Parts: sequence; C-alpha cells; structure tokens
Amino acid sequence: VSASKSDDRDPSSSFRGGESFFRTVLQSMEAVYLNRNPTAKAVLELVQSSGNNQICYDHIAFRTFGVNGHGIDSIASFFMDYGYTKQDELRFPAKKLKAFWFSPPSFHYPDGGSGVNGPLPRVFISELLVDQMSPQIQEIIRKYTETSGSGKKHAALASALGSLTWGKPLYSEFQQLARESEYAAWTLVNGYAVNHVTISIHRLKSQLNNIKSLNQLIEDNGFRLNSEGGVLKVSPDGLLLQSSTVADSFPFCFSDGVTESVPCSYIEFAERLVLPQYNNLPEAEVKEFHRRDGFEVGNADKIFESTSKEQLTRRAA
Ligand code: OOG
Ligand code: NI
Repeated sequence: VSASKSDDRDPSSSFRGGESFFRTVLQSMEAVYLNRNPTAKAVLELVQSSGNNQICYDHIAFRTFGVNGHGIDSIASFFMDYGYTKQDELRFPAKKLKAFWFSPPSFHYPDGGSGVNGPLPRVFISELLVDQMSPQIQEIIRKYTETSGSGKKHAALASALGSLTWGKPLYSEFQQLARESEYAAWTLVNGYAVNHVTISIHRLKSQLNNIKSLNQLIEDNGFRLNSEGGVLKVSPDGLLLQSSTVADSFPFCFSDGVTESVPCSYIEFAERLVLPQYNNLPEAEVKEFHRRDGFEVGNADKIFESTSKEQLTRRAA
C-alpha cells in the first residue's frame, strides 16, 4: 500500500519492498491494540473527528520479561531488522525495570499517510529485571517463558497476532505477580501486545496541537487520565510533555477456568517542544529533528502507572 511507483524505482533504497511488509506488521499490531482497547480507539476517533485527519504516532511501546532471551532484544530485533537504531537506556531501580528506545529509519511516506502509514514512530521497549525479583516470582516467570520454547524468536509475530507465546497462567499466579510487580502481572497476561501508542501532539493540525488543550478535550469527553505525579508529566528541561489515559481492562480466561478482569493497554500523548538553538526558526520550517528527542526517566516512571490498580480503581474526579 505504501510504496509508490517512484519509490520502487528509487535506486538509493534497497528497502522499498521490505518497508511495505514492515508497515503491514505494524498495522496488525495496531489492529490488535484497537480491538482490545475501546478507550484507545475512541480517543483516536475523537482526536481525528476534531479536525485531524492525519495522526502521527510519536512512539509505540512494549513490555517484556528480562530473562533468557525474552527481554528487550526479543522484540527489538524485529525493529532493528527494518532499520531502527538503538538509542539510550533508561533505568527504573524501584520498579526493577530497564528500557531502551529506538529511533526509526527515515522513509518516504505517502502524502496523507496517517498512523502506521505516516512517519514511522519511535519504539520504547522495557524489560523486568527478573533476576532481582523474589524466588517465587522468578519461578512463575521462568516457568511460563520456558513453556514458550522458541517463542522469544517470534515476538513480533505474537504481537501482530495478539497471541501469548506461553500458556495461560493460573489466576493465583497472576495475583502473586501483581502483589510484587504490576508490570510483571501485566506482561504475563498481555505478552508482546502493544502496551500503548502515543499521539504526536505538536504534529496535529488543529488547535489541539498543545497538550493542555488535548488533555482538556480528553477529560471533557469523560475519559480518565493517569494522575500519578500530576496529569501532565514534564521533563526537567521543560521540552518533553506527556500524559496518558488510564488503561482499559478485559476479561482474561485463566487456565484454572476463572475469568477475571485484567488491565490491558492505554493511549499516550506527547508534545515535543523546539530545542532552544532552533527557537528562531519560522514555524513552517520546524521539522521533527528540531524538537526535543528521546525519553525521560521521571516522566516514564509515572506513565508506567497507567496500568496500575491504583489508577484503574481511582474514583472518577
Ligand atoms: C512504558 C511507560 C513509559 C514513556 O513514553 O516514557 C513511556 C510502559 O508503560 O510500559 O511510555
Ligand atoms: Ni510512552
């Protein structure tokens, strides 16, 4: 769909065929996400219907178990095969997590391309530092990752299909993980499913292109935003502004026959301000690379809470 005739003839790129496959995989990951997460879907439609036919994704995010090849690299390898570059590491010692973000290759994209057919998103992948968990938790995580066999080699496929690479756990195992790490419990039942997509707010065309107006619209329409540390997360340099909804839940059939509601995914918003050295550029000339890049530990630490029980059960304000 995405490769035009002139792209196919472009001798500077040996990648044109691959790009269309890559985007199709992203589209499948997105379809799983939109089907499972009614809030994310409704929010995307709301932003679109408010005058933004084109939506750019700032990034998409995944969670993994950092054990025996099931961690960051399992899903990162797919993105790196298609031209992504590994960037900075982020550490979250209290949550026993680490993360890397990956920058996209710069492809052409069709005019009017939106979402996965627009400029490619950054990718944010985290992993649970499994070795640092209690022996009981490690045992459960190792049991399921071992039953997945070669599943770690097919993380992207699992994400695109919306399927776990390991067997369904017992409800009691989910609860045990949740008591020690809500991230671990989330990953056990969601696997490689997209954790969130993030709308690039500064690239919106309407008056919604600042995060304060966007947050207002979201709340006016009855959606709840993650309030951890305040709704608006601001990096120390003041240039990366983020917010996110509270995750949806879905009924999960555990292997012991119990069906219980578990958290799934959320949608995030990011506004990247122009770097100080480019402040004199006319607005029409500002490109994405003139803006604050990367991620911020302090923001991310609070955004992780979008799937926490505390946020999900918070009374509507
Ligand atoms: C990721 C939270 C961090 C960001 O943009 O900093 C994040 C997660 O919830 O898995 O998305
Ligand atoms: Ni994010």
